[in-house]
Amino acid sequence: TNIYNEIIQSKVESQKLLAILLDPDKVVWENLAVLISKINQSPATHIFIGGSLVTTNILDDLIVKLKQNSTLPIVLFPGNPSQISTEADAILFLSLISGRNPDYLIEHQVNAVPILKQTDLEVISTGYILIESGNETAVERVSKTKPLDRNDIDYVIQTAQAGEMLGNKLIYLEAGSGAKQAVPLEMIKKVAQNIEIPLVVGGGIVNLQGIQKAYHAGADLVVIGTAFENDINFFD
Ligand code: 1GP
Repeated sequence: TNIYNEIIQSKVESQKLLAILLDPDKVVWENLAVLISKINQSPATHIFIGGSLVTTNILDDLIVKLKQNSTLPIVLFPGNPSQISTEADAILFLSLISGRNPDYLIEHQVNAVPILKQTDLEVISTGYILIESGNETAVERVSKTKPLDRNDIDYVIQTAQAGEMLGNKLIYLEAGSGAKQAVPLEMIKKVAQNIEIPLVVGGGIVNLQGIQKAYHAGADLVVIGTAFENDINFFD
């Protein structure tokens, strides 16, 4: 199956998508069976794996275990090229287009190519846009870029449209993991209205109402990390 085509199909049918983001550094191996069963019982449609600062080498083993025990597609959401696993199904090939750090715009991507060429991963070009969220998040710290002003919706639209014109297949509006404030609903709405490609939204969404509001504003796929990490019963 082609994961991107399924995302497009869902958008056409107005079927909203939900990704649970797992940070390999925070997964407790002993609790993995319970974690996976909770994911399987949840409304999640995708599992994203990654983080800004993954230091562990359990990535492959973790994905193998997930694949053995869940039918959900596994999509890499890497902070850098060391976080590529051939065991996953697809990779969000991110370019941090809100920032002006060439390492995260193109350098890491160039370095990732020899690794990707040895895998069968489906590569999904993603324009990754970091939005100011009231606190400094790991993305900001690690990428050494400034997030975009949360009040300047026009500039965010313009950035998303530039990503689309460059050929990105997804736009990801990111407040950052553990963000104090999620991406503003008005911004989600305006960006969704002004691009054709699917819109991913994540960062600082901590309850079901937040997920629903993001969908209603126009998000096609919502990403939940911290809230599920902190409470495995989040979706109960
Ligand atoms: C981070 O968008 C994701 O990259 C999820 O953020 O951990 O705040 O849910 P949270």
